[in-house]
Amino acid sequence: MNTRNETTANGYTRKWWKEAIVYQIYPRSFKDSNGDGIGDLKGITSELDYIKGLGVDVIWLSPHFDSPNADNGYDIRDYRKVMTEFGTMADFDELLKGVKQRGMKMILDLVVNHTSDEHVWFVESRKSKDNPYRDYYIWRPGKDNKEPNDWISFFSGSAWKRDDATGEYYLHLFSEKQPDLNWENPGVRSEVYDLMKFWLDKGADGFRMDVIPFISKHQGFPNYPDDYDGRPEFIYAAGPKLHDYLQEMNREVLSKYDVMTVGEAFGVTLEQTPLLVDERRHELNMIFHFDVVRLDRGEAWRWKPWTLPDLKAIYSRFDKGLDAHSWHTVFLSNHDNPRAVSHFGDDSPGYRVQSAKLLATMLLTLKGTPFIYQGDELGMTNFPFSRIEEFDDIEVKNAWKAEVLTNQVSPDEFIAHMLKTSRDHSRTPMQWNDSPNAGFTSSSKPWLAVNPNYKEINAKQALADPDSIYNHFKKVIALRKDAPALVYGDYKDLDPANPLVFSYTRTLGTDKHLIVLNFSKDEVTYPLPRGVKAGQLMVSNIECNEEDVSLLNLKGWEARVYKA
Ligand code: TEU
Ligand code: CA
Repeated sequence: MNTRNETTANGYTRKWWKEAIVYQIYPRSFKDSNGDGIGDLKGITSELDYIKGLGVDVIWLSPHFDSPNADNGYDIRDYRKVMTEFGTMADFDELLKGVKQRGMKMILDLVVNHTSDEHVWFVESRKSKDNPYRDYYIWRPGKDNKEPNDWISFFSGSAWKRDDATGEYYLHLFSEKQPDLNWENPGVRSEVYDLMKFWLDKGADGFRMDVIPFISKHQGFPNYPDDYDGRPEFIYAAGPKLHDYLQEMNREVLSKYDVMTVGEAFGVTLEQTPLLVDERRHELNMIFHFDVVRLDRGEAWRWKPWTLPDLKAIYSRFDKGLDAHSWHTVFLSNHDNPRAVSHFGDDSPGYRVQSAKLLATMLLTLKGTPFIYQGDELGMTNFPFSRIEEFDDIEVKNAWKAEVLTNQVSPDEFIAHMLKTSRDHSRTPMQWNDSPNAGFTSSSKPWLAVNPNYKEINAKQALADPDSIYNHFKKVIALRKDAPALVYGDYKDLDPANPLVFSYTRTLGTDKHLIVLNFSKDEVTYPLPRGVKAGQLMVSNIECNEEDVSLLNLKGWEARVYKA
C-alpha cells in the first residue's frame, strides 16, 4: 500500500489510509474465548481470518484499556493496562502480531477528553485543592450553592458534580464517572503524548480519537448562549485552543510515525472541518461527522422521520465543502448508533438482504475512507427491546431515571424511541453460528442478550452462501481495490431530488463509474439523466443483464455499479 505520496489527476495526495477500508470491533461483543460471557482479545485473534476474508485493511479496536466499565471502556482507569475482562498485554501483543501477519493494520481508541473517576490522577485530584493532580481536571466553585453554569451532561443531568471532599464541582460532559481532563495543563498534554507513544511503539498504526473536539474549553465556562438550540455538542466542540493542542500533538507524536488518525467530531460543522483535516495544517487525517447517522435524530434520544433527498444533500454538501486537501470518512453505524440495515435499509425478512447489500454498495463507493461496523457484513438488525431491564447502556438508563421515573415521558413513548435510536442495538453479541447464544460464548449468560434472529443471521451461514451479504461486501471491496475512481474520483449526484433513487458517478480521468441505488421496496423504471449511459455492469445485488442502456428497470432495493 506504499503510495509514495503520488498526487492523483484531481489533486489528491495518495495515502494508505485514504485507500484503506476499516473494520470496527467492539471487543465486549465480538467473541468470547473463555466462557465468561464477555468478548475478549483472544476471541478477536481467533477470528482474524474471518475479518481478513472480507478484504479490509485496518481494524479499529474500541477501547481495550483497564476500566470499571461505567461506559463500557470509554472510562479509562489505566491507559497502559489491558482491561481484565479482555485479557492480558500478552493477548494484545498476540492480536497485533496476528493482524500484521495478515497484512492488516490496527488503530486504537484514544479516549483523552476524560478519564475514569477511578484513574489514580482523579483519585489524587479530588483529595484536596493543593494536591499536585488537582489541575489535571476541571474544578470550579459553585455559584449561589448551585452548579458553576447550566451545562448538561450527555448522560442526563448537570455536567457538574459537587465533590464533598472540597465542596467544589468537577466537570463531566458524560457520566459522573468520566471527569473531563484539563488540557490547559501542559502536564496533562504530555501525559497523553507519552501514552500515545507507548502504544505506537508497540506497533499500533494510529488512533480513533474519542470526542476530540471537546478537549479545549472556554475557561470562563459561560452559560449556554441565548441562541442555544438544545444541541450541547456544538458548544463543547468550539473551544478556543483545540487547533493549538492538535498541532502540538502532531508535532510531539503523530509526525514521528506512519499513522492514521480519525477524530470523532461530535459537534463539528462542515465549515469547521478543513481546520481539523486540511493536510497543510498537520492536525488530523480525517474526522467522523454525525450528520448522516443523526439525520433522523430529534432532540436528545428522540427519533424523527427522514427522506432520501435529505440524505443525499448531506453527501453533496460535504463534497462541495471539502477540497482535495481535506479527506472524508463514510460510515452508517458504529457502537453508538443503531444497526445500518435497520436504520437506513429495511430489516424486514423480505428486504433485509437486498437493502443491506445496497447499503454496502453505497458505503464502499462514496467518497472517503469507509468504516464497516462488526456484524453489518452479516446484515445484523436492531434488537426487539421491550422493557428497560433489557438495556445496558448508561445513556438509556440515566435518561429513563431522569425523564420516565419523573413522569416527564411515558415508558411506552421512551421505549418506542429507543427501538429506533438506542446504542445497545449495535452492542448485542456478534452472531457466529446457529448454536446457543450464536456461538458468541459457551456461557449461558452473555453480558447482553443475543438477538433472537441469530439462527437465520450468522457468519457460518454467510460464509457458506456465495450470495450472502458478507460475500457482497467482499465483491464490492475487491472492485474498489481495482478502481482508483471509487477512492479518489470526483463525486456527482445525478438526481438529488429523486425521492426513491440515489444515482451518482465517481470519475478519475477516463475511469468513470455509475452507481444506482433504489432505496424503495418497489420496482422503479429509472431513465438516466441526459448524456449518462450505464455501460458494463461491474456489481449488482440482484441478477441483472441490463448493460449499455440509459433506461434501468430496478427491482426493490436493487443496487448496481456500472463502468460508465
Ligand atoms: O461518543 C460520543 C458521541 O458520539 C455521542 O454520540 C454519544 O455516543 C452519545 O450518544 C451522546 O448522546 C463517544 C463514544 O463513541 C461513546 O461510546 C462514549 O459513550 C462517549 O464518547 C464518551 O466517551
Ligand atoms: Ca471472555
